[in-house]
Amino acid sequence: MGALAWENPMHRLFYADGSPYARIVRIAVAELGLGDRIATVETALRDPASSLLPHNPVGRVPSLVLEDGTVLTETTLILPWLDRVSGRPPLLPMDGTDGWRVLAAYGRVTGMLDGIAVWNRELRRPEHERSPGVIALETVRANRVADALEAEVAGGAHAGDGVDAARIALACACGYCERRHTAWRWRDGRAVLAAWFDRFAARPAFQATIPPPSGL
Ligand SMILES: N[C@@H](CCC(=O)N[C@@H](CS)C(=O)NCC(=O)O)C(=O)O
Repeated sequence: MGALAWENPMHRLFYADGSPYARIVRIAVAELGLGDRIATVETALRDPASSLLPHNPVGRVPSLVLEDGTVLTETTLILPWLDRVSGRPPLLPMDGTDGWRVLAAYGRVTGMLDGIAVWNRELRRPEHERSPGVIALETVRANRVADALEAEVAGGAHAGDGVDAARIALACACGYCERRHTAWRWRDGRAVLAAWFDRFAARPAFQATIPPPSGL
């Protein structure tokens, strides 16, 4: 990720180091070669003093504050903007057979990640406030999608060294479970997916954005 260069007007990407959604965008910025045009700003979440709130009342990361003050929030809306300004082959193509394939894979992975985020939020509550029903539902969902992904990767999906938004999102979802949601032993019974993740994890942009452990 490029160094902060405040002497030049530029766009600002607000992120938290533990956020898998923000990590998707941070990796996309690096993979698209936009690091020198987008400064990254670490911010606090769920904090009334957060530096993000004056820009974005939603208070979630990733949030991309453009030079003109426009604020883009939601990973899936920020990625097409990055693709558009980069001038490189898009990470989230919006047309063509390959494009639909990436969109389909991206949606599946972000659906899994959304469920994991709900599950993780339950685990962050005091034990007596947790919902066993929600945890059970999200556990089943995560395992179901991960089993489908294991079969897809075994069947040749996500092969090769290329990068796209679906692959980045998948790696960030697995990477989140490695460090911040270890309650789920996602590797068990999924040797092919685990090997895919280990290969993808060698990418410099992935290594540069490893989240701190959460203890969960
Ligand atoms: N749907 C959003 C989800 C983003 C999200 O949930 N971010 C979390 C961090 S992982 C957040 O900012 N949470 C702070 C809050 O909920 O107040 C996206 O795709 O960008």
